Amino acid sequence: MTSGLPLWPAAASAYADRIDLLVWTFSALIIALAAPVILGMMWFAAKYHRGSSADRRHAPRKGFWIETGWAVIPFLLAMVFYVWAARLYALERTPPDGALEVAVVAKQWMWKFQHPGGQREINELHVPTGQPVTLTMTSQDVIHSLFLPELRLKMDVLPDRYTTIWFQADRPGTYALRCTQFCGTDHALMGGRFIVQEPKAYEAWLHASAVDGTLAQEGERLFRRLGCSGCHGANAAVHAPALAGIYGTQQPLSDGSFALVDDRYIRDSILLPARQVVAGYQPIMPSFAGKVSEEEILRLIAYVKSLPREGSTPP
Ligand code: HEC
Ligand SMILES: [Cu+2]
Repeated sequence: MTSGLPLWPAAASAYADRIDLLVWTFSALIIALAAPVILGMMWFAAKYHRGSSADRRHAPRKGFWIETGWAVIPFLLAMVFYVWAARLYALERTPPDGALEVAVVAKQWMWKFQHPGGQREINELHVPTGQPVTLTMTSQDVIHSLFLPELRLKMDVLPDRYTTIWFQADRPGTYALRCTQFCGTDHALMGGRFIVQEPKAYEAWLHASAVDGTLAQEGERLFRRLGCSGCHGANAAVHAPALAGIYGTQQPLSDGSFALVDDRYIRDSILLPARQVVAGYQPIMPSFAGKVSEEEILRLIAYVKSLPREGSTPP
């Protein structure tokens, strides 16, 4: 596009191409279904307008095939799109294993990102090409929504909850990053740059950014500073569960049910410890609500995730 006003954003991933194909084909279907109706309407209006000399005798009252046809054919066509779109949706909802996990915290009015290696950025997100990336997102105030137009991806970012998206960007470039949920005065300014780089350039960027240790190492420091290790550490006098290797397992709870240990479970354990008590333990863990920020919780989660399963060799 030569003018400064792009009508259609560039596509930075194979997924974006697939979404575009779906949207264009669906638009074609809508035109194909609407055109006969509109053209037929115009033709009938011209032919049978009041006072026209058209022959109105023996008008047919029933047409089985045409009536069945206009119900069944559009239905089948629409179902094709249902299956097509549902498959794309399912693909977007299932992140592959081994993706690069970036922690995202939204607040009025900025986007904060932290890479697994500890690199932090604000209103800018660097990612490598050819590698799946997952964003684990939360908000520290109101509802925001992250929109990456060149990836055709958008997801709400909510307080007290984690939402995720994943993508694999294929084409290097500098693209847009926006908030699309009206979130207060400076909502329109809440955005920045989404930078897709070749793996080598991304590595160079990672090395050039100052870090205080990886996300998990920062989490480990917090784990000590907040006193978590005083109860959960190996030599603690308190009876508290060991956290090594719990991520991804089903924890038996004191009410007899089980809970999957994921990001949300660990977050709830820290903020609402009395809600889900591990079977065989007393609910003595204090709530850390108001004492840890959203970013710190994400670091603590990264630390718990990084702990090797008991019996396995540490990385
Ligand atoms: C006073 C001791 C104490 C402190 C301090 C403490 N915990 Fe706990 N924690 C416990 C006990 C006891 C349980 C098991 C009972 C329960 O689920 O509430 C537990 C449960 C948990 C669980 C669930 C474990 C599982 O096996 O499902 C997680 C995760 C957790 N704590 C993380 C933390 C983090 C992170 C901190 C620091 C921010 C922390 N704890 C501080 C005592 C403590
Ligand atoms: Cu916002």
